[in-house]
Amino acid sequence: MPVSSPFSPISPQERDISNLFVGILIVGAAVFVLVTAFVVIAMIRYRQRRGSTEEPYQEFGRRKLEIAWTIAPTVVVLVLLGFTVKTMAATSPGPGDHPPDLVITGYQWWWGVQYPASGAVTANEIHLPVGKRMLLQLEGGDVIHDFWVPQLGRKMDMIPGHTNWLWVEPTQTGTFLGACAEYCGAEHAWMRIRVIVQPQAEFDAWLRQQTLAAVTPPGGDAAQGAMLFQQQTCASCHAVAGTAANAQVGPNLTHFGGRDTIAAGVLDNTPENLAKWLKDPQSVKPGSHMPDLQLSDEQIRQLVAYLEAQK
Ligand code: HEC
Ligand SMILES: [Cu+2]
Repeated sequence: MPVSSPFSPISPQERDISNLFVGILIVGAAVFVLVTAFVVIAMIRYRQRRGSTEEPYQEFGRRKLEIAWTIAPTVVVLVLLGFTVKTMAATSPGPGDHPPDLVITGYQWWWGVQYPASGAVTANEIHLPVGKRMLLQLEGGDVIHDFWVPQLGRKMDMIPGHTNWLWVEPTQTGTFLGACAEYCGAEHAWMRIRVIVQPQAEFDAWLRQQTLAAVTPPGGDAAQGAMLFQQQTCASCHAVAGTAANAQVGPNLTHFGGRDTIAAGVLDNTPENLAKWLKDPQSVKPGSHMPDLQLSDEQIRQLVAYLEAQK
């Protein structure tokens, strides 16, 4: 199981964020200890003595002390502000005139992923080359979502009609998990994203594969499945490159068989799980915008054979 803690950063941007968080935590802890100590000392030293009827010693207005406890917190807050502003500048510079390497769009409840330079389109899983700075363009497709991969960088809102940008620079290969971080409706919790960081050559090969059209199956269940896909309503919501299906309501399925998970992480991508999804998406992900299409077991078998073959 891949971890997804902001305390194991895999990018210089996230290291800055992580350091800032730990720094503020330490300063906050020191302030807490100091204030608690002063309160305890005051309670003990200035308490009413046993047997005494006199009111404990009272003191009003000591200018030096008051100046000190006004200036000290101001200095602490200003120092923290300085570090925060510095981290903000380092972790979210604007795009400049750099074209986006990826365009990611949040939908209820999945992620559309495009690589504009190559024309590749995929969903829910993004591949990145290791050691390279990539510019993500983030869009909201319906309501506000928020792109967050804790080990990679800061959270960034995806707002309909307002483009946001995020630089990411993974320095380590592996699979890293993220999630939508802005409540966006019923299945918000199942809007997960996977980031697969690969060596450059592996990434290039993957990207090349993504630009190819779907394979036309020669016969058998998969060929039946290909026909069903066009006849059933699948084609009115999904796109499969190289076929008549080019709708954008649901994820692009051209290379669905090459993905690790189904429906933004709700199931691992196995033939059994895909059959479960097609049999009744509403029991797997209640409220999802893919309806129960009342498919027969045979139709499901054929569609599974077709879709899993699209690597
Ligand atoms: C009304 C539109 C609609 C129809 C019709 C539809 N789907 Fe979907 N489908 C979606 C949406 C939306 C999602 C994303 C659901 C989610 O993750 O919340 C989806 C998800 C999927 C996924 C998972 C994709 C991924 O990247 O994980 C598969 C596979 C799939 N659909 C196959 C089919 C097949 C096969 C048919 C036809 C039998 C079909 N769909 C019909 C809208 C539709
Ligand atoms: Cu969301």
